[in-house]
Amino acid sequence: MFKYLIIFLEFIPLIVAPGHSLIPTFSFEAAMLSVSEGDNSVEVCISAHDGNSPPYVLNVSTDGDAALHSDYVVPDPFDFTFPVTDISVCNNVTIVNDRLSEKNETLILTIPSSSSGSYELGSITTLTITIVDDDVTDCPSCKDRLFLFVCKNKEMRGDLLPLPCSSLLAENP
Ligand SMILES: [Ca+2]
Ligand SMILES: [Ca+2]
Repeated sequence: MFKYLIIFLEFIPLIVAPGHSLIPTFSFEAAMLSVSEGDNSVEVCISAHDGNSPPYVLNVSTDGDAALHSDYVVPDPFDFTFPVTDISVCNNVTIVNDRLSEKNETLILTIPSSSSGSYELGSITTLTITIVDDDVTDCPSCKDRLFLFVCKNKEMRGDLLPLPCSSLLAENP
């Protein structure tokens, strides 16, 4: 009896294998990440589970109110290549560190679904990266700059300059 069981088990792969290739499932490793503007980059990882017909290339899409090149840089297309499955593939998102005081911005990455059904989506298909501004608002200086701008405009238009403008323009020709 035991011998027949062994023989049966030996044949299971042959019975199951044809036309039943396992398709992999792809998922981000986190749904949310936060990065300071001064951190230069943040690592994004996608993990693949199961699947027996690699390679796979996932073209991750970008969205959100952060802007490519002025707030972050990723390759175009932003591909994650899986030479084998059952691994994690990580890519860097470069963060642009400007000197502007601005609100925090978000970059939303999405794993596309497979049009041919060659893979499935896992539990986390969207990753939101919050880019935290690291520039403090220097209000007194901002006010001065705004006032100087108004004065320079008045000067260009040939308007009569109020006294504070005269001294400000003399200091900032
Ligand atoms: Ca900055
Ligand atoms: Ca900034």
